[in-house]
Amino acid sequence: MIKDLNSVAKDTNRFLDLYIKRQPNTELIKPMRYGLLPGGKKIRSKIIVDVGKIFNINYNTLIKLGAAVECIHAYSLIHDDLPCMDNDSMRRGKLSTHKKFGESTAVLAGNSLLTLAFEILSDKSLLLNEKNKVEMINLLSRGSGHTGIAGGQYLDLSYERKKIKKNKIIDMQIKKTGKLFAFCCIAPLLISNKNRNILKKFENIGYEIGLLFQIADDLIDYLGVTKKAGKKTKKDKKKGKATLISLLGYENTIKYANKIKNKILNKISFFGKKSENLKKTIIFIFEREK
Ligand code: GRG
Repeated sequence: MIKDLNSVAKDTNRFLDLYIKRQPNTELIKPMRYGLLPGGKKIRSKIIVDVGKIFNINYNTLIKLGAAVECIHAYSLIHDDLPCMDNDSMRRGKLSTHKKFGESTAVLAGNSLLTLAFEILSDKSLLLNEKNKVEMINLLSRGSGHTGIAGGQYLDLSYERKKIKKNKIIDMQIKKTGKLFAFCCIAPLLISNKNRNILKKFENIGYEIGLLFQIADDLIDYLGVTKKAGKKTKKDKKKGKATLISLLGYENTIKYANKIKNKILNKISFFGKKSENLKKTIIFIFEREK
């Protein structure tokens, strides 16, 4: 699994590197590259490749979709680390982008990565029909704005130091993390023109993967091995973040996460051998240490 993940990461980074090289050289390229390329696992790209494999989608097309998603993800991390958000000085084992380049540059590099995602999706080299492209752009826009990542981040910040109910925490985590994973699960199906029923099934699998991913992220923070995580840990408790761990406790959160993991694995087992890679990625998502 790690070998496959690294290979997808390498291919995604190679595509992004060449894509950016073909752009006019501006002062923002350096901070954009810094926040986008080195150190990230590119797990979202891997999910796209794994789902695409089930439906026999061309690998290079999947890598381009993954590259677009990783631009949005990198943007969200750069902005998440800003002093007005979670105020973190370390990310992926190095200084966060604003610590390295300054706050205003980090804001602009983040914004530029957001638009780069849609530039990639709408690019002629992504040889998709116009209908598929428009659907994907629409889906990714909805997953990134106030009904998705930005909205989830708003809730995350506004829930600090408050007692929040389980369903509200889950809703916040699905917006913050699950919407992007749902895009990763649906985008390959849009290419193969699947029907609404199966799209809905994969949308829900994406939300569940996102939730599992976010719980694993919260567990990494809770267990607190900064060196392995590549970012400061034990922050959630200090900040009074509303997480499932703060609500249910460590043991119950592990039980809950195992339930979600098994639910996802059951759903995808329908696809037999073709879903083997996706299965391994989901197990990795839960067991990862960074
Ligand atoms: C609208 C895109 C956008 C952003 C603005 C700041 C913000 C609003 C949202 C932040 C959302 C956020 C940081 C969610 C956390 C998701 C998460 C668990 C990130 C860690 O992902 P990994 O482990 O990171 O995949 P790597 O470093 O491997 O890429």
